[in-house]
Amino acid sequence: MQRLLKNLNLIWNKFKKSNDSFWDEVEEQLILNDVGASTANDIIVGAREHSFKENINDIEIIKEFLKEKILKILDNDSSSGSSIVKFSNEIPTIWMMVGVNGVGKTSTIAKIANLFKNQSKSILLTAADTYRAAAFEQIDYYAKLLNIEIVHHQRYSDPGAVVYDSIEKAIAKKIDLVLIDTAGRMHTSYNLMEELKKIKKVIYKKLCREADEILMVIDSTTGQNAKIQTATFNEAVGLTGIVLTKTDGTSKGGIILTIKNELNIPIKFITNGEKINNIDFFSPVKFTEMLFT
Ligand SMILES: Nc1nc2c(ncn2[C@@H]2O[C@H](COP(=O)(O)OP(=O)(O)OP(=O)(O)O)[C@@H](O)[C@H]2O)c(=O)[nH]1
Ligand SMILES: [Mg+2]
Repeated sequence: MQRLLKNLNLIWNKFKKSNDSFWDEVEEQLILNDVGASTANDIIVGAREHSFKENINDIEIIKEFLKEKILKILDNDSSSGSSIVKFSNEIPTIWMMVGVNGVGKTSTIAKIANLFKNQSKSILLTAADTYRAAAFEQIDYYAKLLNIEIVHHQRYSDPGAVVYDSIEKAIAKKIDLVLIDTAGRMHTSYNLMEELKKIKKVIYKKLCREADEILMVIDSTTGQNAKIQTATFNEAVGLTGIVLTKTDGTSKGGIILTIKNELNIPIKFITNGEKINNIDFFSPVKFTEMLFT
C-alpha cells in the first residue's frame, strides 16, 4: 500500500504543470501498483479530458480532478452507506467470511470479533471450516483469547450442520453477531462453492433471510489475480463486501480500485498486521486523501 502512496507523491512533487509525461507517469504508477490497465484508463481519461477542455494544467487542480474520480469509484453509492457493515434489525446478525486459502479469513474473524466485543456486542464464532487440518484449533485459540463462544463439530463433518447449530445457539443465547469461518480449499473449487451455497441455504432456512454480510477476504499482495478470485466467489454466493488483508506487507494496494470499479463490490475492512487490533473500517475518503497528500 505504501508503495502506491509513495510513488504517486513523487509524481505530485516532480511536476508543477501537467504534460504528456505527467499523464504517462500517473498511468504507469497506477498499473505498476495493481490498479489494472482498464481501471487506470478510467481514472486518467476523464481527468485528462477535463483538464484539456478547461485548458488547465496546474497540478494542484488536476490532483483534485483525479481525486474526485477515484473517490467516485470507491464511493459511488455513499448515500446507501455501501462501505458500512450491515447489522440485522433482529438478532442474530450473521456475517460469513469467504476466500481462498491463506488470505486471512480466520484471523480477520478474530479481529472483527475483538472490534465488536469492545463495543459490547455478544459474539459467537462458527467453525465451519471443517476441512483444513487444525482449522478448529486455530479459531478455538481466538475464542479462548477473546473469551467468546464457539460452535464446532468434528473434522470433515458437514459445515452446513455447524452453521445450523450455531444459529440455534445464537437464537437461544440472544447473541448479537455470528461470525462464520469457512474453508479456503476443499477437494475441488467446485466442492468449495457448493459447500458455501449450502451454508447460505441453511442460514435462509433457519432465519428466513440471507446472511447480513458475505465478506470476501482478499490478500492484498495477490495482485490482479484477486479480481478473478473475487468474480468467481461473487458468482457463486453473491458478495456484499471485501476485506483487504496484509496491507502492511509488500502490498501495492491498487487492487482496491480495480475490484470496486470493475466488480462494484465495496471494501469494508482493511487489516494491516497480525495483531488482534490491526483492523480498520475502510474509508474511501481517507484512502483517497492519502493518495494525494
Ligand atoms: N502481516 C499480516 N499478516 C496477516 C494479516 N492478516 C492475516 N495475516 C496472516 O496470514 C496468515 C493466514 O491467515 P489465516 O487467518 O489463517 O488465513 P485463512 O484465510 O483463514 O487461511 P485458511 O484457513 O488456510 O484458508 C496468518 O499467518 C496470519 O497471521 C495482515 O493484515 N498482515
Ligand atoms: Mg482459516
